[in-house]
Amino acid sequence: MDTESTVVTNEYGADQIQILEGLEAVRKRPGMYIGTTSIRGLHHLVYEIVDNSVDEALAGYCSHIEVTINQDNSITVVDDGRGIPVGINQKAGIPAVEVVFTVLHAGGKFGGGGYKVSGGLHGVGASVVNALSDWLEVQIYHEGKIYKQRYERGKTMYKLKVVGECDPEKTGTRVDFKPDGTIFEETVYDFKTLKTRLRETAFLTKGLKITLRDAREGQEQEKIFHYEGGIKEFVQYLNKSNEGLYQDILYFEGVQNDVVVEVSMQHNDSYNETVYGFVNNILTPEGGMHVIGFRQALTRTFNDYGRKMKLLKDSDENLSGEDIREGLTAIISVKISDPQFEGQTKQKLGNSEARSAVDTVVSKQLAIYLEQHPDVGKTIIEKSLVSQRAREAARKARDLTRRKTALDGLALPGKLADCSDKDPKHCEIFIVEGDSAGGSAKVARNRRTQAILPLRGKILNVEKARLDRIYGNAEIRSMITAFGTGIHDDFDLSKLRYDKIIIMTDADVDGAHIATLMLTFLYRFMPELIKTGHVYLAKPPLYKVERNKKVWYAYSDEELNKIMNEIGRDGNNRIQRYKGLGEMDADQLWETTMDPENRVLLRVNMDDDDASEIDLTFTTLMGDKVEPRREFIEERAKDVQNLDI
Ligand code: TSJ
Repeated sequence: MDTESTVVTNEYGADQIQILEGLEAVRKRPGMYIGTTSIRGLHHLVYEIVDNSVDEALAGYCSHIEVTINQDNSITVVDDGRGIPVGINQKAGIPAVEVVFTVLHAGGKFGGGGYKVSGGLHGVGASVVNALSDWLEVQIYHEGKIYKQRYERGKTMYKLKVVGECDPEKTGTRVDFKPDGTIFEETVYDFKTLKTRLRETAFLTKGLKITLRDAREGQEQEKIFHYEGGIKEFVQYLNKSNEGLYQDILYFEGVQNDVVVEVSMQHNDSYNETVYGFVNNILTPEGGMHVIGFRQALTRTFNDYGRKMKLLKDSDENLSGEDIREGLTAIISVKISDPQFEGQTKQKLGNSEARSAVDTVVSKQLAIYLEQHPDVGKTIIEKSLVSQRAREAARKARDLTRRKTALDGLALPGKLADCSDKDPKHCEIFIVEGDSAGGSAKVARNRRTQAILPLRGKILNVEKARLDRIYGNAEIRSMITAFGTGIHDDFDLSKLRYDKIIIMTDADVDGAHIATLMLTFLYRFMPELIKTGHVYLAKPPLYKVERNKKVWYAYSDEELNKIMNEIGRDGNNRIQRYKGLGEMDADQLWETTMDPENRVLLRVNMDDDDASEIDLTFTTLMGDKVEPRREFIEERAKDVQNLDI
């Protein structure tokens, strides 16, 4: 690629007209190109740009990327790579950089080897970002000159020009853009969303430093992500709330049939499997061939090893994959030139060469590792054997939670006060903390549409219990049978018996803890219920204010203040602080918390993009180590209203 700096004059020809039509199509149907114009799409714009710099890092030419959210919610991305080529592209007759920003699907394929990571699910590149931006400016530092070009809604404003000089040693690219407010439903960036994703990107690209800065007034902050250990450090990060079962974090890498494979893993003392697959740096929530290859290798290698070392007796059954993966945290990262995404949400890798590549790399290197570390091998096999026995016990207990269709009505838990309407769309179930509040709720409810399930005390922490205990737990069994959907592989959303599952606990620390335990259970056993928006938290009032026979309820201290300001503080007020649901009588409970006309419900959200972060949230909140949990709670204490878990 030549990168001469002269800019050749070119008439406005047929090529340019085609270019404009291309970007016009993007503006007409943005969803086709970035998936969604919601806040999620807004953030995707940043990833589209940053991914180009990540490619430059993977090619070995870029070590630092800086991302800034500016005061006006425009974004600046700067890298220290070679700079997008500024020479004239022969075919298009315009500078290569202009091709990158104005020609659809021209995602910087200038040859030069290396693996392009952009071009994944919505990886349509810089021209789409340009088309969907109010304005976009690119600056390139190259051979002592600073080149610049500006576009507005995808249209070139002037020819690429030299706007200044720089140290000839300095090279790189800077892009500033402002998402178009007429296209996106929201235009305010969320620091945390970018933080999670950029941290992930840094883990997946070892050695690359990514700086994220918030320059908005009152929100100024900066995070630096830089992991020399790459995905090894990712596993360490995911395991930070648990104890490792052994010291090492295992790491395997290799290339097989043009598939670049990197895997890291470590078992911890929990019972959860946390295995994330990435293809070209994109998370694949539904897994796919790379994850299947990893599982095959793991199952075969540990069984072979166990037999060879006589850790498995001749009479023992083979260990199942699940037994081996209990408590396992692993990252599988593959880079592949032509990824095929399959499945309903196109989040599952279909390339079978990825399966054999991961299988081969992991099988070979894991076997060698185990030869050299028999103590680790023994620990894992023994843990797997315990899991195998527990799983057998769990299978028996679990059968009890599976309702035979014919017995539907009969199997409902005794404590459930069910509603009479048989159309689930009309129905909701309140999961209520404590028998006494449950009693009030049963009196207060609308019997036709509202069911009440009281739970006694704190429910079992599913993060800290094996399956056999979980299935044996009466409270958990009640919830499973009441909801009707089954769990895990048996889960069937169409069998859901209530449109809304409402967790109703006291508005205090204990209540928050119980709600967290409940959400943890739902997240681990029926995540689909949360993803599809069926799970809510009730919000009981904190205060009741009475004056002259008039009554107000306040759901926060702020609201109490507002009410007091309105009605005056002349001493004739009675302010009652509710310590728990139990202090309200049935009428009050109905009026403030259960009546669909008056109540406040908080819907619990989760986003696949955040999967690793959510998982960490629950492990942190429910795990053993006190320190990370305290940090987490302190970090969140100010936005408890934000229910994106
Ligand atoms: F795509 C983009 F325009 F949005 C963008 C690209 C945005 C940002 C912030 C950075 C980049 C980018 C592109 N950084 N580095 C590069 N590198 C190249 O485009 C490049 C440079 C030289 C050569 C070569 O073969 O000499 C090849 C490439 C792909």
